[in-house]
Amino acid sequence: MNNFEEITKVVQTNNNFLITSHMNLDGDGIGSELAFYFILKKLNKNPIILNQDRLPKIYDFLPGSNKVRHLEDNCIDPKSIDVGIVLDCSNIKRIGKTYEIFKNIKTIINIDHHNSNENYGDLNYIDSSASSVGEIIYEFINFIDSDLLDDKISTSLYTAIITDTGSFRYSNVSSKTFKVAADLTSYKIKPHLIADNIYNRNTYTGLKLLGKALLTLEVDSSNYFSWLTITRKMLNETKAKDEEIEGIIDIATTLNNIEISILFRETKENKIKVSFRSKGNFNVNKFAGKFKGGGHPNAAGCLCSGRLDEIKEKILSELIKEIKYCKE
Ligand SMILES: [Mn+2]
Repeated sequence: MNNFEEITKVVQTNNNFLITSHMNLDGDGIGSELAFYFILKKLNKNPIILNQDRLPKIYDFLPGSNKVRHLEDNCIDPKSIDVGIVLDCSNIKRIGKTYEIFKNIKTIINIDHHNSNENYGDLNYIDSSASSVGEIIYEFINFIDSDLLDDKISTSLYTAIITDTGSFRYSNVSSKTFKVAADLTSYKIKPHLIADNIYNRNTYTGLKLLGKALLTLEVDSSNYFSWLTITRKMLNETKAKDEEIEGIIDIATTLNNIEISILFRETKENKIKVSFRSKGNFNVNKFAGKFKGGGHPNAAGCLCSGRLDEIKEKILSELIKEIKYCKE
């Protein structure tokens, strides 16, 4: 693994940077991207943020969100970029179709907090004890020059931290997380407004979809895990967008006594995306790995090809086997 000094050197000796994160951008992805973008601007560099997907609407309140580009803008010549910065991705393929550009960039910096990170960068900085990449970027800024921190960067980083910790509720929260958050709130940021923007802007179509999804809720006979299903038909009927699925599994996870919750959903590309959440010791990152997926011990996912009912059957029966094994 590389250290902050080596990363700083690459930052200082280059000019043109392309920043990205994973498909289905989340708060840690966008918050870390924007924080890095603003640092580079302050260092008089030329950064561009490019993601495969459009920015989810809930993050449009973030300062700089209008600068975020997505692949359809078709704006980047890889030859004009010196360094690619990949944030919050355990595997380079998780950046999606922007990989076609990033694979032609000479130097890649990989900064992440997933334990399963594959060290695909020319420089790699992985800290799986960090709640979020936002927490790592905070430390990186303090390493370079703590005076670089400002209101805009603090807002981005605070967003990264609260979204990846479920507002300080997940097991990835440490005393360091609170110290970082406390320091960020010493800038002119308003935690209640950030939370309001992220959590209290449900759409009519999104809530209708949530209703339909909850009607599919099932629980196994031992009351150990639950699962939900979202079909294309349900999305069409409610006119909800795919990004409005985000968060539905977390609501299912609140069910009393269950350890694991699963969401099966049909994607636009005719695949089945499966998301896993675990409230206890069951490691869903490891389990998702059986289906070529991954993530964190308490939140992970995989993408499968096949019919919805077949995938469900396969994953649920594998899970039952695994749980029996764990209990023995
Ligand atoms: Mn993250």
